[in-house]
Amino acid sequence: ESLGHFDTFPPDASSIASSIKHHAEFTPLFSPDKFELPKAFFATAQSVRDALIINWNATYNYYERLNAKQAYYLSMEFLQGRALLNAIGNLGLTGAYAEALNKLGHNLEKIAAQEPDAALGNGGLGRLASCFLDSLATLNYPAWGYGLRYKYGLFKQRITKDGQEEVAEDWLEMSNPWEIVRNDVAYPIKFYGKVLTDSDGKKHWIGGEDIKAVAYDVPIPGYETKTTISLRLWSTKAPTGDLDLSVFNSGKHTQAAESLYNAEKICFVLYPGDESLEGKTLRLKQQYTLCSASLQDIIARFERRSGTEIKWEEFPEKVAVQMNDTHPTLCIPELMRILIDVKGLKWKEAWNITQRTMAYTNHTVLPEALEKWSLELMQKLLPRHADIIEMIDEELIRTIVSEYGTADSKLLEKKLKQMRILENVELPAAFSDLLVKPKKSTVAVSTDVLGETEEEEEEIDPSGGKIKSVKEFIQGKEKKIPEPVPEPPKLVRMANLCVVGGHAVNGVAAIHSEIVKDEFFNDFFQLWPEKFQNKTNGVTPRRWIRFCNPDLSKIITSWTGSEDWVLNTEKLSELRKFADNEDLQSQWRAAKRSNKLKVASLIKEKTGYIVSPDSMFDIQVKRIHEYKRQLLNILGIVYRYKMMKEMSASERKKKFVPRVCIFGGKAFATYVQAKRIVKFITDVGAVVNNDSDIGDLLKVIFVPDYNVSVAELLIPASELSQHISTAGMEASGTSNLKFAMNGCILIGTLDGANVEIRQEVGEDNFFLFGARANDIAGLRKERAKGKFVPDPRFEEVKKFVRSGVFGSSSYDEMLGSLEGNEGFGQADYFLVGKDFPSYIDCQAKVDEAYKDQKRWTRMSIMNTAGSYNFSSDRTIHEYARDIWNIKPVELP
Ligand code: DL6
Repeated sequence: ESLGHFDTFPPDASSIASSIKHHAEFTPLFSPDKFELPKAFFATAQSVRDALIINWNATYNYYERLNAKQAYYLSMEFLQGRALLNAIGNLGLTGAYAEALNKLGHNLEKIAAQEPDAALGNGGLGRLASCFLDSLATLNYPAWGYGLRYKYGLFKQRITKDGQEEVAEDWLEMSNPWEIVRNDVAYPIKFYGKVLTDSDGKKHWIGGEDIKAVAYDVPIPGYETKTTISLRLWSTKAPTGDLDLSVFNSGKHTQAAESLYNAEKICFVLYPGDESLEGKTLRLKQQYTLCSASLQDIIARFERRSGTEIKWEEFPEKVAVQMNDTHPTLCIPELMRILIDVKGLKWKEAWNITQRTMAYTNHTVLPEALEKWSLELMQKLLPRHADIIEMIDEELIRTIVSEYGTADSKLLEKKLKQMRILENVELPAAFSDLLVKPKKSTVAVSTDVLGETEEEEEEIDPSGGKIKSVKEFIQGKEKKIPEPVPEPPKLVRMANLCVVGGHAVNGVAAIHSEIVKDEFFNDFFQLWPEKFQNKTNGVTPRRWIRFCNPDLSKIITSWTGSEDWVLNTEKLSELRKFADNEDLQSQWRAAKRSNKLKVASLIKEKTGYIVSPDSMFDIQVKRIHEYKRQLLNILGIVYRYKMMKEMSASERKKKFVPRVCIFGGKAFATYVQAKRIVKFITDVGAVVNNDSDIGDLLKVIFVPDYNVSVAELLIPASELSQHISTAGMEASGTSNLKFAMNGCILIGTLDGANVEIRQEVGEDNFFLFGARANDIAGLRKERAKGKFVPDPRFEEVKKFVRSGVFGSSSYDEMLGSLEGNEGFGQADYFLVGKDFPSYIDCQAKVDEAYKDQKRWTRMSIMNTAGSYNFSSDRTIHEYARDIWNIKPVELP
């Protein structure tokens, strides 16, 4: 076995120091004469990478020999954050690296802070994928991640006086020390072209635009194990020789390089704006690149490992593919295409293999987040896949017809409408007689010109478009002719395709999985109940306690007797019995305080505001979205501020505990209401934080550019954290799990994983408020009918905001969404007004509880103790057992 640049392996501090020096000397990326922070970070990371590669090769070779079943996690997002401290922590080399760097005149923490976050993700879905990789490696599961290597990460957020500004995040500017480009692992990817059928009925997808996807591997080390798995990220390039030299030499430089640019732009950014057709096309190209390159790679591995005799029916016994949400749905038609068109299998065999291989995780029930692709675009960009999808749709129609029969045509029509993969697409010819067609129907037509209203026979265009009155044309009377309704667009429903094309569908928290079964996919659940499962999310306790909260970790280790809890989080529950122990309590508080001090200096550095570490740190960090209700939080703060202003100094000191209310999160660039909320929060901060009457009693902070590294600082320092979505709308949440692990008390609705957290930590240790998921639909209806009577405090707070306390901005547009003024759609869809009174009453209970620090510390300990079940290790064991059917493989 190679030792890389180490003299011994595992290396000691001096061996590490010489390896860092070696890399510093030979790295071609920095000047030779300096050994300053950026270069020292790079050399250190490369030295760590050597250690990872040694283990990565050993893992890879062993899996190759063993040919065990492997799982592949396909995701458009991996929110890895920084890698250095995590890697040396998992390798058990933190102390040795710190010592080696000291010898070289550097400090590990400062070196680590040099690393840009790998922000190839948007939020919880991407970070979940990264936690899963850590658990897969740690638990020795043969599994790989596949994603895209975006040139720019999720945008950098700047906060200006106008609110959020987005700036491109050039995370690869200084190059990425962790990745290994595999120039020999590249696959062709095709777009456009056409499909020809030869005389044997075989399909050939020809012509079009060709690019290639090149693999970049990021080694993912497990904790206290040699297993090091791979996150393979695809980067797109033009096929070799695509620079048109003669055009270039003729001076048309841009035109000559067009195909290079066309290929490379596919991997420029995550979620490019998709308002335009170009944007939509680019997104679909991204999704197809991920699916096609990964499947070609998986299939090549299967064939290589099979040797001379390839048994395709055994593919699902060697391969499990998990589709992280619907973005990788094209895996289904792509696997079908490869098996049928390239490997020569029959439809039935290919379908059986595909269904047994694929599984799908649903991460949202928000209708707007459900992907639907234009069939027309699909037919253009991926003509063969569009064919295959149409055939899958046809098979599904057959299944639905045989399940529900044709006797009750209304029922059949309803089922077809809800379950078909294609939306607004007529039934294929073979089925066109099944449903009664709406040929003639009677409609009332207003005939104002004639001053009479008559009932006429109208012929309804079955395409759903124009309404013509025959009589009207004959008589030539002027009548109001309804505007022609445009044809609804033909769409491909990706979620339906996932449910049909895979063998398992899972939600990500118990309540979410119930909603998936009972409401969202209820028709499918009735048809195939065995497909539906729950896999409550989890987070890795390595990154999210052990490494980000070393002070608390030491305490847990000393009170549970060992560091076993890092791998066996059940041990955390042992803390329960010491929850009232005064020694533990004072150590616990000291750890929290030291984490708060770090955050206080972060806040000063990023915002200029000075906050007291003796205040309660109350944090809400997550994507900015109306359903997550940052607006409820900030209006609650405004109400608190208003009350404070109305009281005498002594009254307010008595009533309120000092709080630092911290927000963080990014609003999608085109999400106007979310951006208004960001601006409002900073406007409130600007007033409250400078109000000398209030002083330390209330501070409102918006931490700019929230990302994984910022979360690693904020979460350990948090005392109260807010998970206050409209019930039924947050699939799970994952930061709630991290906050609970770090001894933070949650205020929240009964939504997502909050429900299970509350059960585990105990009702007394969770601040619950708000409407329940079952009541939401009824409440919305009531609201729409104007039956909602707002609490006077809610009206007061809006009036206060409108009075101009927070600046000249009227906030009418932002508040309008709560009131359903003209142009603002349904009034308060997210029920901020409805939940406002119970939220502020609950916040009053929080103040009372915090005044009793013994009680508060007990609650905090009970949260850490009760979070034992929310390790991603538990979640991954469940996926491995119930969906992928894979077993751990320990390296010899
Ligand atoms: O499952 C991970 C994560 C959940 O914890 C969040 O509740 C959920 O919002 C998120 N889903 C997405 C998908 N799109 N949307 N919205 O990010 O997944």
